[in-house]
Amino acid sequence: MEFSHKAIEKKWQKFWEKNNTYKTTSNKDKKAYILDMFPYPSGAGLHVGHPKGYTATDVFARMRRMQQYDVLHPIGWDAFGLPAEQYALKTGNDPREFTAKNIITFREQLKKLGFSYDYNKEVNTSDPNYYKITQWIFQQLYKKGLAEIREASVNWCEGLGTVLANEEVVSINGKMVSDIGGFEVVKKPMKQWVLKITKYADRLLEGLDLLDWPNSVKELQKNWIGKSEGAIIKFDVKDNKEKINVFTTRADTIFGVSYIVLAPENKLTLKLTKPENKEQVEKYITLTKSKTDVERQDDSKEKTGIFTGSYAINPFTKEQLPIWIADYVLNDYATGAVMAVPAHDERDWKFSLKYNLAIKFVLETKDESKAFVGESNLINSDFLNGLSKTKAIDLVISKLAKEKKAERKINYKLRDWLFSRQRFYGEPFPVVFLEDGQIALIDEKDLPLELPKTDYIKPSGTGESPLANLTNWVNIDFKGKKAKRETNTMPQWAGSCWYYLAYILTTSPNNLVDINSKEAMQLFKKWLPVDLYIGGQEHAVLHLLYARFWHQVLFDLGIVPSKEPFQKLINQGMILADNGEKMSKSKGNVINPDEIIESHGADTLRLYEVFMGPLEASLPWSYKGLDGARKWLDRVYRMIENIKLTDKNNGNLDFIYNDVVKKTTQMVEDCKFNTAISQLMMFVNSVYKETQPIYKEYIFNFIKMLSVYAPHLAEELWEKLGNKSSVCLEKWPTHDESKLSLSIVTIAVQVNGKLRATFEVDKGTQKELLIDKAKTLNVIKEQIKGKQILKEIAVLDKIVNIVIK
Ligand code: ANZ
Repeated sequence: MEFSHKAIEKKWQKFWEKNNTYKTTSNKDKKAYILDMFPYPSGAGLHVGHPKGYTATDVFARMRRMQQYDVLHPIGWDAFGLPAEQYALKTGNDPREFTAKNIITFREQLKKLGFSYDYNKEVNTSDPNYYKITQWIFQQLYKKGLAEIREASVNWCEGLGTVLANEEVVSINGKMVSDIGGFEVVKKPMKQWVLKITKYADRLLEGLDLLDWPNSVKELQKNWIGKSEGAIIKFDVKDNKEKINVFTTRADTIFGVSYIVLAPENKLTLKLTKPENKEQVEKYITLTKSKTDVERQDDSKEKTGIFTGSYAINPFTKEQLPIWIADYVLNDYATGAVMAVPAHDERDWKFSLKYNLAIKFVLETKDESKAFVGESNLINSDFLNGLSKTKAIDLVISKLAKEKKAERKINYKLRDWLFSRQRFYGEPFPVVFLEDGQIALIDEKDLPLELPKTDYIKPSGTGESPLANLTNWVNIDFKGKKAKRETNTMPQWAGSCWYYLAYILTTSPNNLVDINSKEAMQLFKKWLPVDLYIGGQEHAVLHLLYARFWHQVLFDLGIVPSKEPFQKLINQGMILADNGEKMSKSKGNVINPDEIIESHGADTLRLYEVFMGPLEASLPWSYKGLDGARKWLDRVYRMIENIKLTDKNNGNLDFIYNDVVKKTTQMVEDCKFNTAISQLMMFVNSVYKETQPIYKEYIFNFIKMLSVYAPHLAEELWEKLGNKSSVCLEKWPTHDESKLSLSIVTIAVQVNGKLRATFEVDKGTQKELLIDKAKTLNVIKEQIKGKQILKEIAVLDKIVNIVIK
């Protein structure tokens, strides 16, 4: 028999809502903060990829709730975003209405999946009450000297009329284009807000050691921060008073330098370019502007460059070194200039071969037909000959330092965070610009600075955001002085930098406790850090690094009590199309969860998504697998429909039951849901094999464990068995170790009270079987041969006694 998912799912969703079943409690001594990466409420709604991570956190949260923890398991909306802005620009409609509509769809879809979110804690980054705090945090960053306006080279996209972040730019056929829309992108200098995340580079590195995160994500963060220890060496220029500072991690190779390379955009480039080379150099600079950093550093691409006509001088050999420009040197890394050592650097090697520049080996190697990039003793290097890398580096730096021509330097790949977007639909900056060029913060009591209500959202055409069109909003009187508002808004990352704090502060949707209050501190002490955070690998770097940065700043300000925000992190794998391809709208292979809920039910979808394989693995969608999940739920339903229960434990299922409780609990604890579910399946198989009535407590506890995956069905079965309360708030079962310690027991066999033999059997073996087995033993056979048996007595798990005449 099958159950009707349509009937039971609605029924229990209503029940949970009415009874506030998933309300966040705060009266226990243990807490669990279980967090999903919150969605951007796009127009497309949820796809089947979302429920995978969301089911995982839900299962975990449900177990913790039943284990009597206070559980915080919230959801909200990362609601500012480019699609809403583009929709507004295209249709003239307010992005706020568009977003509000999408949120309703998303919320409904989540509710249909039976997630145990406390919807009372819902947050929305685009709500003024929310971004009031985003603005407040920005002001703290500013006051701490961590936010400033800088001229920065940005990715300017004429087509979208905005500046894009690097991650919003892709490279197609060697040209930078916008990820959304595919419009051309070029580098352009602009005044922008920048957050000085680089000041926290070391802290962000050190903090990683405290975290229970996948190593791959820690590595990605480390590489992104890219700490590199080296030196800056100053090179004189022939017939010119300019000096070139290069950053090198290999000062030991200074005798092998054969030329110098400047990044094309380096301020020295034009100063050092000879008139006869000017035209070519300028052309090359323009060409560089349309290339992404990734492409410039791509080692598989042929290296290109132009000679400036000038020469630098090697500080030791006094040799003349031609000065080139090449796009493989990046301007915003270190000094934007390198000393090229072709014999010991792959890129310099390729460049030298192409442009016929000198190659001089200064490290011992057997094979001089290719660059040697390892470590070995120095050769051809005067006073360094025979030294190791470290010794040679020390010596070179100290010698040059005496003449003020070198200093030790640590560099980071991490860039300061470009924090301005030329968009309407983001958080306005809580600052004003006074006529004398001063920046003033808007008074805290005047926050939030709201986005103006307008039906005129149009490109400004100047590169500024559409807000620049709204002159009444922009030009204001600020404390008696003429002032202008900032027309840039914050990037979408801003809201997601602290949303996990916002949930804690939220008392009802969009009502938040003041972040800078005693009450907030109490709440943070209760809930931080997040105990389990599940989300996609695509956020391994930016979101997780930005949020950690803000958190560390808030920690330094005494606003939050924990050093790090997210203690344990798991990246869920993707759900791919059935042929293994990525699901995408353009390929038309996206599966809509609403349809699956309709055909198979939410419980089936939930069960399938966490049963299909390890949480971290990316696996193809399979309707067969989905059907299988449904079949098993039907099997469970039939089992309970036909079950005969007893209050007396006959011990038959002791071992399997306790073994399953023990293992499945540990597996949920480790987020190994697929194997945890297999355990429950084994238990069901054993119940089906039993001929005796089943011990009621075992079945009740099975339904509790089932409820984390299939909450609707579990509630229904719980009710069927006569219970009134919600199974979701029942106590999670614990196992009895003594029932597991001995699964094999030794049976003593006595004949007329005298011990004659022993044998081993599975614990719980029936008495009749014990007697039969005893009588097959040779010693016993001898004893009873030809004798009359008066009595046969067996004690479960212990003894067989045979009385003969
Ligand atoms: C000489 C040298 C000799 C180098 C050698 C390497 C090997 P990381 O670890 O990434 O910091 N470099 C410096 N600034 C650069 C820039 N703006 N764009 C591209 N490359 C740059 O690497 C530092 C090394 O990368 C530096 O050490 C420099 O090349 C290059 F056998 O200097 B080396």
